[in-house]
Amino acid sequence: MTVKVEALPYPFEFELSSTALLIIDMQRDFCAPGGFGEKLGNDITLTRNVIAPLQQVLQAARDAGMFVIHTREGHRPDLSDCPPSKLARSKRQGAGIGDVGPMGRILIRGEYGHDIVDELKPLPNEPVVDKPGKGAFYQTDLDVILRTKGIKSLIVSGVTTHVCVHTTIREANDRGYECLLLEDCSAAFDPRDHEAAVRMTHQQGGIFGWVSDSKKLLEALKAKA
Ligand code: TIU
Repeated sequence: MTVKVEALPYPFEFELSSTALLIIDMQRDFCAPGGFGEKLGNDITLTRNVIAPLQQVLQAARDAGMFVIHTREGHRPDLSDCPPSKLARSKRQGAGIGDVGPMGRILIRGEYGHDIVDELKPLPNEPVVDKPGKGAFYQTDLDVILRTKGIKSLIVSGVTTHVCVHTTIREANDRGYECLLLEDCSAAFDPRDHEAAVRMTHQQGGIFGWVSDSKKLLEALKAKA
């Protein structure tokens, strides 16, 4: 079934059976008080605002039978998969990866803060990809999972727009996936970074992909139901 969503720079068309909803790093460390995001000195209001529209999109995707996949940024407890450069720079900003915070060790797999917020909890049939980097393809099995499922298009959401979301869109675009970024289901700590990342995605005829929002996607899915 083909779905057509109003988008920039022009409508985005996708087949339900070959499209996945990709939810990037909606972890407590980025969206809850005391996490990595807040410890870096950021206001987490904007990343929390994404939760409500994303819940609607997630429900609609599940109802439509779309493949859903979640990612989490984080590291092994012994930090053996954390490049020293990343570790050192996280400490300079006051949020050292592996430091103990109110939700456990920051960005460490298995800790409470590293996990996905309750509102967007993955279902057992929805893969969760743990990634050591910003991009979801780097040193993960995301690509083989998507190719095995026959996925060609990605509806991309999550946080933060200019860091993990944008890096992932760039990686996906180079691998031939068609990406639609949902503007209101993605956020940065600073709105200027979000706006720039959104503009960069759809500029130059869709150099990295398309941009739309939850309302337009829900309308398009409803029209097809
Ligand atoms: N998930 C993600 O974007 N990781 C970050 O570290 N983002 C920041 O904006 N720092």
